[in-house]
Amino acid sequence: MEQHYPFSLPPLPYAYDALLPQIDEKTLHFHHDKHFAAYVDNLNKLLADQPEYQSWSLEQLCRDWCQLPDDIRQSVRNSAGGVYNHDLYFKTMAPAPASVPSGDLAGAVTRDFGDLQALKDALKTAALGVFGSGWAWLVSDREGRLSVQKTANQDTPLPLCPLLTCDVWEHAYYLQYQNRRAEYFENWWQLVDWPQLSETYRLRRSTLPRCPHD
Ligand code: MN3
Repeated sequence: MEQHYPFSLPPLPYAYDALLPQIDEKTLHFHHDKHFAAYVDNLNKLLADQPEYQSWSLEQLCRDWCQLPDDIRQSVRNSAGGVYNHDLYFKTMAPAPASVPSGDLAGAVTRDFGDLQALKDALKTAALGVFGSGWAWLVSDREGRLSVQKTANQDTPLPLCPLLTCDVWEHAYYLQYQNRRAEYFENWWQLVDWPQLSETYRLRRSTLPRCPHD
């Protein structure tokens, strides 16, 4: 994804039938090609006549939306968040078989949650606890400590570093699972691309400035 305006829709990183049976083709088609695409289009429209914000990165738009002018602040917050969140959501799934964290991330999961099952339980509680539309997250702080967060609407957990997110807007699962959000979560969990997340976590740790107490 480009770093700033104009943003474009990243292609789905796998075939539309690659996540079967956990997520079906129809859901992926509507979710990626319609919902995600609409957030990209709306964000570009909002910034089209705002040259002073066209150099802002997607992360900056999501993190510093409160600095934007009144007339576009909330719309940019929603649209930029929609782009950021969906980009991470689609990028961090991979066709089953299920994988597990490795390296530094495996150690951090053990340190901060006890084990992977405890992380899953915390994330599931967050996903089921989102009232209305929103997201459940696994995030890292600057020191690499992991936590689970939830956000409403298209808000992001930035400036915390998002590693993984589960979209619990109904459009993410309703076509296939109807109202069964818990069943959707269990199936989504099988698709988490832990090898990729482990590498993301390792790289981020190695590029962050060291803290005095490290
Ligand atoms: Mn969605």
